[in-house]
Order: sequence, then C-alpha cells, then structure tokens
Amino acid sequence: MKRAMTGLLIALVRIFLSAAAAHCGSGQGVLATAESTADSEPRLVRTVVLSGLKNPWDLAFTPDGAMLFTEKCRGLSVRRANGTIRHLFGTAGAAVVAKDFLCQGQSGMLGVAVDPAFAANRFVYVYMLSHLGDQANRVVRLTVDAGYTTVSARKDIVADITYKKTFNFWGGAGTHSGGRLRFSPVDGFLYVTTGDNHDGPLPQDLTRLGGKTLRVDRDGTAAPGNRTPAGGDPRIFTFGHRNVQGIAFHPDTGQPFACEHGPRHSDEVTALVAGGNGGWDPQPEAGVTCLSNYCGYTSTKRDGTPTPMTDFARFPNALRPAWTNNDISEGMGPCVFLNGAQWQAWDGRLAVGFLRGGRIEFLRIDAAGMATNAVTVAGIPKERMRSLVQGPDGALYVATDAGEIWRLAASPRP
Ligand SMILES: [Ca+2]
Repeated sequence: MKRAMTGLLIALVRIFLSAAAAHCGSGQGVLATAESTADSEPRLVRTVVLSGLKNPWDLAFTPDGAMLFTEKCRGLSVRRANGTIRHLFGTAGAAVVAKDFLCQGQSGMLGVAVDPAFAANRFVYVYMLSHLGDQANRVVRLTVDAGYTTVSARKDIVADITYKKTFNFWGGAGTHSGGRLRFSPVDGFLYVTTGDNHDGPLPQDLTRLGGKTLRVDRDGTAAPGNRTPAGGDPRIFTFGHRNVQGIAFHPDTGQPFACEHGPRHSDEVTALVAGGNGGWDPQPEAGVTCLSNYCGYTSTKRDGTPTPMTDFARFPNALRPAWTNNDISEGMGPCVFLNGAQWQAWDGRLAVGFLRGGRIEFLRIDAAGMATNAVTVAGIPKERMRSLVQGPDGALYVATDAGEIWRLAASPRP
C-alpha cells in the first residue's frame, strides 16, 4: 500500500513537471529529478531536436557535429550541423537504395557507429537485416562523402549474424536481433551486440553469432584477445546472452558493460570480460520440453523455476550481473556512461533506457563494477527509450520509439 501511494505521488509529480514543461514552449522545459535535492546534482534541460521520425533506433555523431540516425524500416539519415537532413541509405528515396534491406519485426536498420578515424576515412557502420544469401543481420560499412550527400564503397564486414526467419509460439519473425554497434574508446575495436532469436540452443552455441557480443576490427576480422572458448567463432567476445541492445564503456577503466533486455523476470547490466559466459541458456534440459524448443519464458526445470538470466547452477563462472531489475523486465534497451564535469554528482554514472518501462535511470557503478544506486530521471515524457548517446557537446541524446530525438543538457543549478 505504501509503495502504491509512493508510486501515485511520483506519478503526480511527473504529471506536474510534464505540464510545467509543456508551458515552456519550443519543446523545452526545465526538468528535475525525484531525488534532486543536493546542490551537486545538475539541472537538466530537454530540447526536442527531431520529431516525426519513424521508429528511430540509434544515432551517432561525427567529429564535425553531424548526427547520423537510423529509422528501423527506412534506413540511415544524417542531420548536418546546419540542420539540413538527408536520407543516405536504405529504402526508396535514399541517396543509395539498399535493395537487399529488409525490415521485419524487431529487425531492420538498427545500430549505427562512426569510425574512430572518421576524419581520415569517412567510415560509418550500420547493423541491418539483409535478404542476401541466407538472410542475416549484417554489419555494413559505408563511406560518407565530405558534404554528407551520399554513401559509397559498401563493404559487409560481418554478414552472418543469425536472424529469426519464421514465426514460432513465442513471437513473429525478426524477434531478438540485438543490434547495437559501438567502438571502444580504449581498444578501438567495434563491439556488436546480438540476440537469441527465440532459438533455445543459440546463446551457448559458439559456432553461431546470435546471443553474443562480438568484437572485431573495421574490416570485420576477429579482434585479438577475444579469448573465445576452443572451437568457437573467434569474433565472439562474450556468449550466453538473451538480447543485448546496449553496450557502453566505463570512462575510467574502458570496461564494456552490456545492457540486456530480459524475459518477464529480469533485465541485466553486466560488466563484460573476454571469453565470458553471460549464463543465459534457454534450451530444454534433458527430460524437459518447451514450446518451440525455447524455454526462455517458461522453465527448463522440473520444479517450474523460470530460466534465469544468469544460471549460476549450470554455469558457476558466469559473468555476475552488475544490476538486475528486481524480478521484472521492463525492456532494458540502450545505455551509455555519462562523462564530464557538467554531470556533477552524476559524472561516471551509467544511463540506461527502458522500452516498456518508459524511463531512464542513472546507475552508480562502484570500483568492483557493481551498481550501488539508481536515480530515475523524472519530468520527461514516458516513452520507449530506444537509444542513448552522449554528444560531442556533452549532452545526452535520446531516441524514442515515438519518433523523437531529444537533447538532455546538464547545467549547474541556479
Ligand atoms: Ca546474464
């Protein structure tokens, strides 16, 4: 009851803040957080940068301030620093039409990343579903011209990331495709997150790329030091994942953290270590049957215990989650570390976005890589949070399924 009353109060405060923000005009409002009493916590100002988009999925900035963004069923576009927008790659109307591009369920044009040496090579990367070959998610490298008018020199650097081709009991084609692309600022390699496709054996199958994080160079070759278990695909960095749609690098240590969309009973943030097993194994155990041979929502156990996101009973050395979502899933998606003095008390926190949960939280991660505190960003609209990126201006950019890209800028409180 007390929890329900607290929830009601928070909801009322949010409604008030939303109404206050709505009166500020130009999509701009001064926001606060439920816990924002300390002087050292910054003020957040939200601005709507773009609206009217169709399922924006990810965004990335070039060094000169252009913002690349994807729309799941449309493709890759760019918003230049001067505000002009151009559809570069994807469906009809793009500067370059990708005839093999498919959009199906949760799959389509998902992650986008900019090469660390972009100023010299003009390389950008997208994660897209293609009907070429055996139908797969691909990491495609493109070269953007100096004026951001077109792309060229397509090279599919990873062409064999599994994709759910057909409907099964648990959902339609295209489900659980992962899709985030991020370069590590420390080692310079490209990290690719994938999903389990509602395929029971896939996350622990080291010969296929679904349910993994991958670590490759700009040509798609396995990076050195992945420590993939013997017999595995050397591009695999970690395995035993469900559906990783966020990956971020600690600003001090460079350690990658995965943000993972769980089944009904958990979401997880996990510090990744080369060769590690995330401990997700939705294939039926001996003597157990599951619909469509996938136990991800029900149980692999005779006692009915739900399949855990990290099964320490079967994998004692599995990667220990830094944070879990208190026995529910709210669809954790993107994440990024906040970095810079403008974030004051929140400098170094991990921002995580939720889809069904419709909110952003800032997690404090301790020296051991464990989350010790979470602050909910209040006063922002409740939307499905699809992408979180810190821009070159130090602000947090947010893409929502509803079709907007926001800028959340931190500044000292007056
Ligand atoms: Ca796990």
